[in-house]
Amino acid sequence: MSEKTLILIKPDGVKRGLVGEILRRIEAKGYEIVELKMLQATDALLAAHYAEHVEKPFYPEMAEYMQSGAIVAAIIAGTRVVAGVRALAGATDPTTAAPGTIRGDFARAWDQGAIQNLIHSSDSAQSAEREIAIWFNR
Ligand code: FUP
Repeated sequence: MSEKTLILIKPDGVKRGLVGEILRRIEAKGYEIVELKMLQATDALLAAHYAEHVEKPFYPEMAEYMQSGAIVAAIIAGTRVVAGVRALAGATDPTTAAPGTIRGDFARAWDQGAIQNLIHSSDSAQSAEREIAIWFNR
């Protein structure tokens, strides 16, 4: 069984028409999309997903951003896919994310609101298992 990771294309990615481009980069790298869906994030899904951030001061703005439109959730598979998709996504801060990465090429900072950085991807195989259970009702 190859490794799996969970990605979320955040509402800015969907609104800006970047779903195809983001999935294209993941597929072009050679990883496999094994499940894919579009949904609206509920309070409960987000609180479970961001359990480590729920009490942080930036959480309310982040929750508002994550619920500002539809998101696309996908399970991606391949050897070392967790690290590989993190590398494709780039650094959390879109201003300094390296050009060539998804965030570096397509995201930037704005004066107001949450950090808008287009994509989430799991940070470990263990996180992936936990997050897949949340978003794909396992
Ligand atoms: P990442 O793994 O790159 O998604 O980053 P983190 O898990 O550290 O953060 C998750 C999300 O919280 C980020 F996408 C942006 C948001 N965040 C803030 O809005 N402010 C912060 O200070 C840290 C994170």
